[in-house]
Amino acid sequence: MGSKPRILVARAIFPDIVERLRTHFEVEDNPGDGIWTPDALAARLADKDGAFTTGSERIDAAVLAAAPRLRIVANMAVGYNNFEVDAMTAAGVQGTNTPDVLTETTADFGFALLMATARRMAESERYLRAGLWTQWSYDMFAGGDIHGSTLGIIGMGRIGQGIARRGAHGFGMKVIYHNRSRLGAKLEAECKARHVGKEELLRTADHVVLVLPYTPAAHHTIGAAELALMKPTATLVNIARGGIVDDAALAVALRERRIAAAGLDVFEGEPRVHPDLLTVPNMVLTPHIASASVPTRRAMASLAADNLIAFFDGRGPLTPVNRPVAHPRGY
Ligand code: 8YV
Repeated sequence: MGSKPRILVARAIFPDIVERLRTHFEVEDNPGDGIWTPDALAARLADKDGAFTTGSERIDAAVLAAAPRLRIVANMAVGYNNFEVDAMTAAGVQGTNTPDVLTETTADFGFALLMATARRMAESERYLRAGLWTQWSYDMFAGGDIHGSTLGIIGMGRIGQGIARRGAHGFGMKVIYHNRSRLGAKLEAECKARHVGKEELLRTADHVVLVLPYTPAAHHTIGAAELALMKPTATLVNIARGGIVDDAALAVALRERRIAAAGLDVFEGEPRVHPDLLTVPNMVLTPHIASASVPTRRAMASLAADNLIAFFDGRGPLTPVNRPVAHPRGY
């Protein structure tokens, strides 16, 4: 019997899932959970056949060049903008992600962030904790309504559809969406959603939620010009990726009350956060936790592990993101 494939688990994950991987592979893991520099990651991949990554590990041409044996990288995330997919395909490296298992949890969180933002929950809690609450007043932290309002969703994949269903069926919202391609009639009916242009969505939505994947074309989908189209009473929620919103422009729009409030779970250059966002009151800020329920994080880690196992036992990847034809380096 040949020796087991060698894999790198680049971040700390559930210990029992690492143990399961050890029954199939020779595993180098990272229980201390320090984030490696690109050079340190490349050095560790030099003798590996596979890798388990998260959004914090960038797999680009330079890393691939240093990893001649690498055949698969399994990302514990549905988004994979940390992969340079064309370079991976050219190098014969399979990429996989974790779709579906996080859809409902992430849609729950998107809706929670929308509600917390529109109803000013974080801002009012900070006020209470600071000991500033001395009396009730008629307009204290009065925000926007959710029920019966217009929900605008940019990016109508599975998570966007989950948010649409919650809004339309649970809260009687009128749902409009903008997406590269229009949904089929059946899905539109299930989500009670109407496809509109981006400008119409920004002008008419009371609440705008961003759920589109990050691509260079999606960079600053929401910048100063787009924020200027929104209603002064509108809220903006980003659970997609940092860089889809121009965070500096958003801080200005919030400070000048050109929109009412924003909720961000993702940030340009995270975990750094634009300093101006930290001082704007009408915001809810969370540290990229939309998929963070315990069962869902387990399901994501488990699916990433299953991708590695299925790939090396010859069944093929379960949730591939590319189709490399062959490993050009002969592995
Ligand atoms: C992850 C995410 O928590 O799945 C995604 O695309 O953004 C999150 O669920 C994060 O990317 C860690 O890998």
